[in-house]
Amino acid sequence: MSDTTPQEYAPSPAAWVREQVEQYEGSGGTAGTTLRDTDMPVVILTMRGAKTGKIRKVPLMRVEHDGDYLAVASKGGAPSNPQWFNNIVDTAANPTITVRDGATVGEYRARPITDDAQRAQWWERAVAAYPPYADYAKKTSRTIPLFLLTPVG
Ligand code: F42
Repeated sequence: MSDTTPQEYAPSPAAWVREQVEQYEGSGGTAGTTLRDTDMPVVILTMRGAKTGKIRKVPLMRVEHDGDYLAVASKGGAPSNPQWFNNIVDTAANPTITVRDGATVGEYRARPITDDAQRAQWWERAVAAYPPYADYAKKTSRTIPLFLLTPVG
């Protein structure tokens, strides 16, 4: 018998991330909704681990436009993609992704932005929401992956 069921929630190993998720979700989206000591809003993505099937909760900066959200796989400008990149591109593991924005929760379909013009438009929105993204892009040789999240139904 395995001690890990496929639906098990696996909290982030990073304490600051895990604590943000606990506070955000534990309050029903009324506390812990901004990045550390800033007033910049954060959303929580709930997805399934592509390898483990475990439930992963990933806080990201809130980049929203006309009801769509953007997931910016910046990982602080690190040289490699965050691991959740592999989860979000795996549409078999994740036909939909749950987005919590404050007290509002909905199901979204994620797809990578590949069109240059669309990327430029959303990148501008991302940097407007969270200016350090511009520094992260300079810091890494990666093209920071962007995922568009559109509401399901
Ligand atoms: N990260 C960003 O990339 N962009 C943001 O805008 C952002 C904002 C933000 C705001 C608040 C906050 O608290 C955190 C924020 N973060 C932001 C950090 C973000 O939440 C992630 O912690 C970060 O991007 C690193 O993601 P990661 O998936 O690499 O996390 C590691 C530490 C992690 O949790 N790894 C897990 C582990 O146990 O080691 C596994 C994660 C996983 O999904 N595993 C998959 C599975 O099957 O379970 C397999 C994945 C694979 O590689 O195939």
